[in-house]
Amino acid sequence: MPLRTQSYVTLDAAGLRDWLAGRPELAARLGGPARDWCIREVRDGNLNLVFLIDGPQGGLCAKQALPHVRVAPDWKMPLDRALYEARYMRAVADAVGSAAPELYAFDAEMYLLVMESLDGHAVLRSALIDGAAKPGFSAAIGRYVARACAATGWIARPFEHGSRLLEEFSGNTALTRITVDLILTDPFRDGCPRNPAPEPGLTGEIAALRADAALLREVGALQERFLTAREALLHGDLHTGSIMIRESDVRVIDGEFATMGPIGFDCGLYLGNLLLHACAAPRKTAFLREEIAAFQAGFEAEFRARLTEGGGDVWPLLEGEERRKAIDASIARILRDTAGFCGLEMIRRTVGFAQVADYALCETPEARIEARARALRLGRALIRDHREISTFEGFLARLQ
Ligand code: SR1
Ligand code: MG
Repeated sequence: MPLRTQSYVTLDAAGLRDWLAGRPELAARLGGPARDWCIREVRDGNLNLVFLIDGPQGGLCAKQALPHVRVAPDWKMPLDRALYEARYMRAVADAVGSAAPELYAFDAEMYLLVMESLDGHAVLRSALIDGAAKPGFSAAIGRYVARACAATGWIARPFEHGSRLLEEFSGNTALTRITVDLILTDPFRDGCPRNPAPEPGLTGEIAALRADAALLREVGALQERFLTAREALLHGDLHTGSIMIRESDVRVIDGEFATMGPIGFDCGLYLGNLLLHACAAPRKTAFLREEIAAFQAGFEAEFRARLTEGGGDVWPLLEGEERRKAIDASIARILRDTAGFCGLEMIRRTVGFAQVADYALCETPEARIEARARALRLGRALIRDHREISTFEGFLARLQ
């Protein structure tokens, strides 16, 4: 049943056609008369309505927030996540350039974004599952995170910029609440109704991780990092479903979870999803290790370059060797966080509310249980040891 407020109405194809027809600058991108536009709803993602529109001149993508979680209509959700996604796209657009789709319009009353269509692209998670992802895509994602985070952090920009971002994104509490619950807490709670019933062969592994007091202390440390370390503006949900690829063209989408937070959160979520894929398809482990290395190399090179340039109110007095040491320390801290959040993502995608399709690659139930158990063991080790993992070699060593 569509919801109607004073001006908001959830759109169907006909409603979207009328809405677009009333916006000449968008209609011109499609070309032709409105009746000739082909409008398809893409039933993907957990939260929103997404449409792809094709006209004689070109295509558009429209994304509208629903007043509930798309895949769980009883779970009510404020509409303003669309506003935060629009703000995120604008905040990082100059820094990331063509690594994100261009935002053409945002209607604050309809909670509707209209952006560049990526119709020829595939969702990275699906491309991985289908074996269609060409190697090397992770370097672009590493560069994306470095550019977005450097441009919204404190070292390369005056503090007034970061202060404004803190203000603009501090209200994104509904989606931050999802992260706090679904990633950082629920998977470790017995009897949490949002967690699906575990596969019988996994109950021992799950009970062990929930009873591991040392592990829960480290989860607590990561909760504190996530909520108190305001290092840069995060994408906030950088899994392989938030990335589109077409050959070597890589685009990051879906920044609605944006919040100021620890940079290792974005890195950890991405790497966690590569590792989940490796757990589900062990024969692809070497390829995925290469991708992990490519992500880290892309991230580090770009982050070093941005932080060496400087321009912010943190480290303006550090030059040469002193600046290099400060950058090294910053990268080491990001790696510690990366390891911890990577472990959390692996665990929540295996036992929590939002699981991943990658496990469908397992050919038998036994193989699937073994894959999930592998992800839980690796996730647990990464969380437990994250504070000791300050080099990339140390991170890779945990993946044996
Ligand atoms: C209720 S939303 C569940 C998950 O989908 C999103 O993509 C985020 O990953 C969130 O945790
Ligand atoms: Mg999403």
